[in-house]
Amino acid sequence: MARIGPVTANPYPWPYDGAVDTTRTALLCIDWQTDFCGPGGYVDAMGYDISLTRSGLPATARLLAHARSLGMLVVHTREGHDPDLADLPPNKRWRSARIGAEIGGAGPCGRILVRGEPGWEIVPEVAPTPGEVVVDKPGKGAFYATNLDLVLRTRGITHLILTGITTDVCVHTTMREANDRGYECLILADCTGATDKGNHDAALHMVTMQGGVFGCVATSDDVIAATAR
Ligand code: C5J
Repeated sequence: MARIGPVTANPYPWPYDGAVDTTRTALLCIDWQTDFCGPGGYVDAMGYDISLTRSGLPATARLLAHARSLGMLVVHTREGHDPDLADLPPNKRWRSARIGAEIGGAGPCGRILVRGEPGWEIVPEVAPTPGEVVVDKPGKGAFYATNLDLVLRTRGITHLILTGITTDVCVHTTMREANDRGYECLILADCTGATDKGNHDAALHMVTMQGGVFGCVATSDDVIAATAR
């Protein structure tokens, strides 16, 4: 059985308990959707630079292949809303309209952030393989209004490695939710990205405060180097 740890990480060698079986560890791939990192998607429509949100794709694809080779649980998430927008809070809709990319409105990749539309799909570089867990979420955090916690606990998962976009919004919210539920979390600097570089850096820095208030920060190379069969 393969084990991970200790990973060279900030602010402590991860995990807190020294090392963990890969069977108790899940790789989270958060919202790698065209809407967040593809041309014509939601982030592009808002006028942000998608090269920033795409920057973590190569390292994530490499780590994903590594995790799959170890038989580690991989969980993908997708942010999106039902086609009738019944699960879209009016303030979320209003804010998106305000910046010119109304959720539910038509865009080059179909209706923005609507389930089943091309823009809502996960990009090919890190697409799920058949049988991998995919969690659909209406909010920022992957635990809110989803069965993620039940899926992880049913499989005996205690440790999470986080990749995805955006660092400061959905990845950070999910890390905070997971931390409060007792999961030992590691976020990867080279497998995440934000619409603003300063926010990416700040979000990573926040994790390291108070002795690792939400867990630790490392890179994909650090994780791969700390995996022993
Ligand atoms: C945002 C996300 N930024 N996936 N969603 O609205 O981070």
